[in-house]
Amino acid sequence: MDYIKNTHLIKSESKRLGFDYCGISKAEFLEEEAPRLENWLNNNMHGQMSYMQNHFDKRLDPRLLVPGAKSIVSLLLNYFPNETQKDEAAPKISKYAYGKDYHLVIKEKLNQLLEFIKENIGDVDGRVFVDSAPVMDKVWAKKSGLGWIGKNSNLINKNSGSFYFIAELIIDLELEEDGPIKDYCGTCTKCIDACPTGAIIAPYVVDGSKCISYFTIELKENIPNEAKGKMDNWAFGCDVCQDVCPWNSFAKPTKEKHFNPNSSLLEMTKRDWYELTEETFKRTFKDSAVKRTKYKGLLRNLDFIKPDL
Ligand code: B12
Ligand code: SF4
Ligand code: SF4
Repeated sequence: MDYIKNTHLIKSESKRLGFDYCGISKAEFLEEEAPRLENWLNNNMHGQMSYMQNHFDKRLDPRLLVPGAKSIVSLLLNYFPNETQKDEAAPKISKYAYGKDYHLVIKEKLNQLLEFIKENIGDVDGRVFVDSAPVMDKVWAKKSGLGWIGKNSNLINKNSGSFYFIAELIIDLELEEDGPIKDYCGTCTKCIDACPTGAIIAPYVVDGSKCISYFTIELKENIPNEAKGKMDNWAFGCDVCQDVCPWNSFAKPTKEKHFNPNSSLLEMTKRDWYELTEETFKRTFKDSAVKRTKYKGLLRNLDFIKPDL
């Protein structure tokens, strides 16, 4: 059967390109997610992330993004670092931003995978995505059997936890589907109990507008005063609900050399952070996702979390 052979070909090429996991699901309307997304938006849990309000229909149906789409090829790439920031009192940066910006690293691999498919399988139409369009990355990865969505709302892989980026190809080629796996959160509530701002308002539901990641990366205005004293020293992103998750005790360091931590970032002391100049910012975060906040945004965050002297 061609579709089984093609599935094997794609999965083995994804491994060769460095992806850690690859799974397949059928391109279809996300019936179960539609009311959940609607509820999330109606309750303003997107805060000022207005892009989340756009393309509601496309977000729920990949066939509206890629006409004739038949399959979603979901891919995971591990970013768990082998080292963390040295100074424990230094403002914290989320682990996903320690190395080179993942959008750049992953896009290149995705394009190579799509090229491979076109060269080896035939005239296949499709698009590549990594956190870049109205696509529900976690839901497709779940449907593709790569993990379950935990109570902290992240996708968790049973063998190696949640410190993974998710990407996908949406293509008009029929492939062999992988089924979803079960939820292994059980009675655990560690992430809900540990969230510094109470952003996990119910199991599986994160109010984005209360999340430290939103305050420090997405929010363009001042961080609201209600968050004062609750930021747990995070200057960019937040890893608390993943750090406490028992499944992340299985995390292994990334094999992707571009995600190796930027050593000058790890070395920065508390004092270095508070004395950061624009020039050092530009040098240190040249290819990093931290650049997203721009110098001004990072200073806003640092100023907000600065302990009273
Ligand atoms: C918007 C967004 C954010 C927002 C909102 C977070 C959120 N949970 O939506 C903010 C800025 C806060 C954020 C933060 C982070 N993000 Co973000 N984010 C996204 C983005 C762009 C869209 C997510 C989305 O669709 N949200 C919409 C809501 C409705 O979806 P949801 O929260 O998953 O909600 C689902 C559940 O609530 C569930 N549900 C609702 N009710 C119920 C009831 C029951 C009973 C059940 C079972 C389920 C259920 O259904 C909803 C829809 O599926 C994706 C990229 C993408 N295009 O998918 C990345 C993405 C989710 N983010 C990612 C990451 C890494 C993070 C951070 C870890 C970064 C950091 N360290 O700071 C944090 C984690 C915070 C957290 N606990 O979620 C990764 C996650 C990788 C993974 N392993 O899961 C993604 C997939 C990017 C990527 N391509 O790698 N993010
Ligand atoms: S990333 Fe931090 S603030 Fe956001 S839900 Fe997780 S623990 Fe809470
Ligand atoms: S901390 Fe516990 S409840 Fe939260 S995602 Fe991990 S296993 Fe699930």
